[in-house]
Amino acid sequence: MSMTGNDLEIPAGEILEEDSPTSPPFAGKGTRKQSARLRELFARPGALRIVGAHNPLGARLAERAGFDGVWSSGLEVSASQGLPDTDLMTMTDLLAVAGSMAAAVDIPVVADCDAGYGNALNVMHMIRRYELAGVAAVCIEDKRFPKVNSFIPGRQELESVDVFAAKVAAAKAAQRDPDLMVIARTEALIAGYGMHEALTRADAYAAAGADAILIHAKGSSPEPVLEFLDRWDGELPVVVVPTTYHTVTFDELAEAGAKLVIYANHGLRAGITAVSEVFGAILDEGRTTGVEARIAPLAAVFDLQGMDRIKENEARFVPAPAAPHAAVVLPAPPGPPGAGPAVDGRADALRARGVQTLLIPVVTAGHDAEAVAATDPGDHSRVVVVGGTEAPADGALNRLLAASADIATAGATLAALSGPAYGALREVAGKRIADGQPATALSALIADLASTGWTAVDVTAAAGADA
Ligand code: SPV
Ligand code: MG
Repeated sequence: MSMTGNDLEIPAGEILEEDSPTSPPFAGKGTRKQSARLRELFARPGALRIVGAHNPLGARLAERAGFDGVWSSGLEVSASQGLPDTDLMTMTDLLAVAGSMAAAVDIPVVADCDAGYGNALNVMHMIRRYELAGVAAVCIEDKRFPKVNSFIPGRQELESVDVFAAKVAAAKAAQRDPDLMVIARTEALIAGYGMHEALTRADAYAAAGADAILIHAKGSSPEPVLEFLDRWDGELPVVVVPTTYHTVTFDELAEAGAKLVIYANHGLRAGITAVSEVFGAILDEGRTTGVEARIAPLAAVFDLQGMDRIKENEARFVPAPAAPHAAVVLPAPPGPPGAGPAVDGRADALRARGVQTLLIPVVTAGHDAEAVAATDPGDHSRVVVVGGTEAPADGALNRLLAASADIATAGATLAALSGPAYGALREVAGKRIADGQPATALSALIADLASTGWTAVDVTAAAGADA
């Protein structure tokens, strides 16, 4: 019996080392098509181990533990939904889970597709959907649809050899990804049909084009499976599921010729026991202190979620939000009564344009230099300075906020400055005050600042040029 089932001959350790260690989520470079990866694994000497899972978290735990792949187990997925493993879940239900696992890990996902969800036409449809979902291999079993889990006593009806062989042929005819593997599973031993039937069916499914044969058994002894491995003289790799005959070791199975060993449901069962114990202890003890040491810390949860990778990608690709704009509304110059409401009007206009912080210095009216020197707008991207009494026009304000120069002006009483330029403007104002010119107007202060090398633009002139 061949251990590879295809003609790829890849020395151990040469191919998979190319993979970069990727961490979820959104791993990019280094990941390859999982079906090709599974083919490569099958081409290596020795046997492989995969383990059952029913969601991406379980798949990641399998990957981190070091399994070669993930078994998208029909039993696990249906149990996770509180349902029996009797083909109640639809193909799309199970596909969604298998695909989500394939997206979450780099190791290949082998999907348990039960009896193929119907006849050969359903199988063809299924193949197309599963390969598009990134699954590396599908496994279909020769039970009659709807199936019942192999370990449930009672109805275990087999499809006729011809009908199931035709399903296998249909699966192979439907695939577009040449690397996708179709595993044909015979339940002959489960259904009590005996070894001869199992061997005959394996031959028929191999002849129909299967890429591997899964021999399932439900006794506590590995003997029937070991006998099958010994007697079947087909060329395909053989897959085994030592759920009930668990005393046999991986090495013994590999030695006997098994190529792929599936530990089908151990994560599910471990979870049921661990969760039940912890839930009980919480109720018994009235607090969680006693269970803390035996439950995963939150840091482990964040790690499995791929939070580190998310932070890296956020730093790379999500621009930090722009600092808000601030506004300084200078006091109105001495004038007729009613200047106060005009100040409020300016403030309202700025707020309406999304200028987020508004500072209205309380200084003697008309003393622009004093007001500028006294106002610290904090950490803002641009600072709008409004003198006079009029609310700024929308167009002028938009052009000011959009200007990239350090200083943008629109007339004598309206300007927008970058944060650093506004700091320099305050220094200029302080200098004027120190020189005894506290009432210096905004336009004069800006002229002082522009003369020290800050880039300046007059957006009124720019608007005129546009027009
Ligand atoms: C599954 O995990 O759903 C299987 C394997 O098909 S078993 O439950 O052992 O039949
Ligand atoms: Mg199953």
